[in-house]
Amino acid sequence: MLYGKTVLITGASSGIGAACAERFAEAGARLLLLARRRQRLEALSHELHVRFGTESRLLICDVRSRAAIEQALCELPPEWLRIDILVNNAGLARGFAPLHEGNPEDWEEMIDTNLKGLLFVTRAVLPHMISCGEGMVINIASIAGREVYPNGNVYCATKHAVRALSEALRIELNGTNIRVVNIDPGLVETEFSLVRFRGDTERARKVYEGLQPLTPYDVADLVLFCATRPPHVVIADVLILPTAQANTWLIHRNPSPATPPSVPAPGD
Ligand code: NDP
Ligand code: 8X3
Repeated sequence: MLYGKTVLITGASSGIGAACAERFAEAGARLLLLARRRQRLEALSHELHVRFGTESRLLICDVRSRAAIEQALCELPPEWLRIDILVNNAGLARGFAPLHEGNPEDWEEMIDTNLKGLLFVTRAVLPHMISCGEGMVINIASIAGREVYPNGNVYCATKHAVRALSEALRIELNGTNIRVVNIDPGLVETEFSLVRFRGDTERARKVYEGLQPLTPYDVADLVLFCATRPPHVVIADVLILPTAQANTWLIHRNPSPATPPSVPAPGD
């Protein structure tokens, strides 16, 4: 389906990005896998090679560094620079506090990663696509780019900005044959909440408690569907939610099973 196509996926070491890598590998694409965690990417690349014969190159870099991105792309053999599909997925949330109690360092990390990182990668890749006369940019934004929820202030702002950039690109690239896709997932169970709550597993678990969240593969299937439409079709803007989620605040959760009353053990 995608044989001979080159796909660059940012944030490929975990969650949605890793699932996208798997789906694109299965579809025959060759992959540029970008993230900071080398070991994760090496393991993924090896697994995809064994399972699907996938050819991949690793871009071990931080999207917050424009120089690092340019350097990583510069080091690629020229044939790898003909990138057909860019999946801008790297991103994170940090913290969950009202703005007046927020940590400015968390804000900077979110803005630098979700917004500036996406800009830097897109800026580096797009000129090659334009010179080839075709390509696709798939931005993984969020339902948080359509709505704002309490304590989500800066994360929501970054995702609103991604939505704005998807629209801007679609306008500016009109007539170039480059398609721009904006995908807004709701709750997806990945390392996202663990990162947001800095390793607090109990708090992260509660985000998905009592509902069946999306899996990263649910999103990856949608990404692949968008990527495999015929050249005259663009799936411009999609919201994908778990069935139990109506919006950012209306989420149907099943009550957790009652804790059984403790019965004294015989002999106690
Ligand atoms: P994960 O935490 O599982 O994955 C995040 C990925 O982003 C990792 O591969 C991580 O790699 C990468 N990343 C983070 N910071 C950087 C950086 N500075 N430079 C390079 N790579 C970076 O979360 P998800 O898979 O859930 O998140 C993927 C995207 O989906 C994000 O943009 C998120 O905002 C969005 N999203 C997630 C939802 C959810 O409920 N999970 C819902 C809606 C949108 P590494 O640490 O190795 O660099
Ligand atoms: C992640 C989904 O609702 O936690 O973008 O912001 S949410």
